[in-house]
Amino acid sequence: MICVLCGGVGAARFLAGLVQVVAPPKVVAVVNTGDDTELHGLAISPDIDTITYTLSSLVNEEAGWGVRGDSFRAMEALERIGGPVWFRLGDVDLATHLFRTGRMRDGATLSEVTSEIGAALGVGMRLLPMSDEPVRTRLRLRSGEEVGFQDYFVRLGHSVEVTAVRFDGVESARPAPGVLEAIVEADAIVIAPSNPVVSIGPILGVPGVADVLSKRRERVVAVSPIVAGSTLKGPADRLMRELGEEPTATGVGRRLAPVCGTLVIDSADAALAGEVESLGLSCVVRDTVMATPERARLLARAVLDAVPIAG
Ligand code: FO1
Repeated sequence: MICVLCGGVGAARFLAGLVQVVAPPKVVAVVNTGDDTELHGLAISPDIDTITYTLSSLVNEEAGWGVRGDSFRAMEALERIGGPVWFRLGDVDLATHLFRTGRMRDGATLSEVTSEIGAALGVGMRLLPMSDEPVRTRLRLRSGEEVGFQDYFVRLGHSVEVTAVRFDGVESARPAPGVLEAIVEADAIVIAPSNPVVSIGPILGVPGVADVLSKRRERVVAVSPIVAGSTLKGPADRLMRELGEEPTATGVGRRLAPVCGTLVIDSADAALAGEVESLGLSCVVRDTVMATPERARLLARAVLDAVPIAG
């Protein structure tokens, strides 16, 4: 079984490559919920939904989120009334949020609802939220204001300087059912090419997770989401720089070294391999840019080859 720690779009693309190499029932994804938010009274889990839609071939590929070909009639009508429409929720996407919100109001856990939606859409692999308790990424801006992740990422277009990041609620969050077991029992654990600060960070912050990973770090392999000093999508490089970390593959290695034994970096960063290895990590140099599903498959194959899998 392969356990994959996931954020949003990059992780979803990696998983789509992985299922071409490993049968979906042999994969367990542990997904960040720090991006989750409540809007219009609805419970929204963007990273879970991006992965669900990608694996059921429903996702809007260009955006990496939402449903391909979705309409926005509800948003148009909401705008006419004067409701907030900065976070674009398509009409088909809304069905997911309506279902999740209703089920959780009936007492279902996020894990249960995620599993029900995944089964209904034919996802094939197990998707586990990192926790069933709410954890919310909060970012302190240079202005002194603290905002939620979607306010930072979407409403402000992540074009504001960040001075600190915290994961509200993480201290009292428990790993969701099956999370620790998946990490302990996995033949290999992959840290997907996701933002190390705000996508992987919350998962590692859930009590117990980093501890079990560090005990198995020789079976943990990460893919750097930073290539030649910048991310292909999103603010990972900017965030690391603003938090005083080196926005490079080496900086990613330094951040993950306690829980990860191998880092896969892009061929553009081949010159950094020595630095990465000086951190106590094995370093594998590959083409990590998943420009096509075939490139995602090749990356997934290379990642699994990087870990000595017993049996
Ligand atoms: N990202 C945007 O840049 N603009 C949006 O309006 C937007 C809406 C949205 C709705 C549902 C959903 O699941 C994701 C959505 N995203 C949007 C993406 C989301 O902000 C990010 O994908 C994750 O939170 C970061 O991984």
